[in-house]
Amino acid sequence: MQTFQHYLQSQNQVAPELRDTVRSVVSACLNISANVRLGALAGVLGEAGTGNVQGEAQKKLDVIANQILIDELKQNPNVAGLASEEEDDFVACHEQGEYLVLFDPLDGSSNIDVNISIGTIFSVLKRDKTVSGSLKVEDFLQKGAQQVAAGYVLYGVQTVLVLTFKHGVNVFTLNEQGEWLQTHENPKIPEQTAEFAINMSNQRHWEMPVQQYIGELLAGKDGARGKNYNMRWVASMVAEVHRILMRGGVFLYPKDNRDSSKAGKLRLMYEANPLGLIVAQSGGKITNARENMLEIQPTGLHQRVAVVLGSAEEVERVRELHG
Ligand code: AHM
Ligand code: MG
Repeated sequence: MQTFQHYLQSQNQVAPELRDTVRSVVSACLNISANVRLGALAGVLGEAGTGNVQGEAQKKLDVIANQILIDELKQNPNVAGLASEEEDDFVACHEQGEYLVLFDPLDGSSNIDVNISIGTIFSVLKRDKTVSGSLKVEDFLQKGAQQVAAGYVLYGVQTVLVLTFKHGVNVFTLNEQGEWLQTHENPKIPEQTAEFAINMSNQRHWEMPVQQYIGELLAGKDGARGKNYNMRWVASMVAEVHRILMRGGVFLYPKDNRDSSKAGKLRLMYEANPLGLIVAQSGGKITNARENMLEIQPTGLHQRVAVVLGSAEEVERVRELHG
């Protein structure tokens, strides 16, 4: 089996500086994985007693994972700047660096203390060199389609790294020696599925098209869709996306009528875009229910967005219902 290191070396069509940037992210994730695995033994579970920019309580591991990534990326001269779901503002790194790294250090925070899968999500953008001067937030506000690399590490039953440089997707599994070995090449998300993921407890807040769509699925074999659907909800987006990558499915986190979710819950830059690139590179689709996610012009680093992703037929149906 090919190691991740060997795979990176063989990617001649990818700029060496970009490969080195991704190497730093993955190296940080190995360190995060060691902390995640030990849990209570390393004293890393529980609340940090702090909040992030979106007013969410941070777990100790959120803070630790964030710091590990920042420390590692700051050492890499190719990194011009970084932005994190856990930081209020972006962090400028190396003036000569060409790349910008955005990340959700530990996605699925509510699952940390209960030993359910969590993950790190990352997105890499190229800094526009034609814009001179010091790094600005606008440098980061690029469409998802402009990402040059994206991926995630899922700390699950197995620890896996899923990565794209925009020519397919590769999956690596961490072995006991701390090496990543390639275990899948170009997984393809089937166009059709009979499995959906949504937080059903929010049903009373959903808008009409989402009510209608889930209604169709719940109607089963005798309904308009003519088949019985199964449901899964892990509450870790990385884990849901990984399941969909491996066997298909549709995932929805819609916006709804509550003031707190008028724009959706998930973050465009740290969650939707990087996972969207993986999904799109695997033959699946991602939308905010109206437009292609990867074509949305971001207006803020911490912008929230409605998310529908996965098997093409289902994502198309959701779009259709939204008119
Ligand atoms: P987080 O970044 O604070 O962990 O929140 C994102 C998570 C997603 O991983 C998951 O899909 C969703 O929030 C779970 O939401 P809910 O608590 O409604 O189940
Ligand atoms: Mg998250």
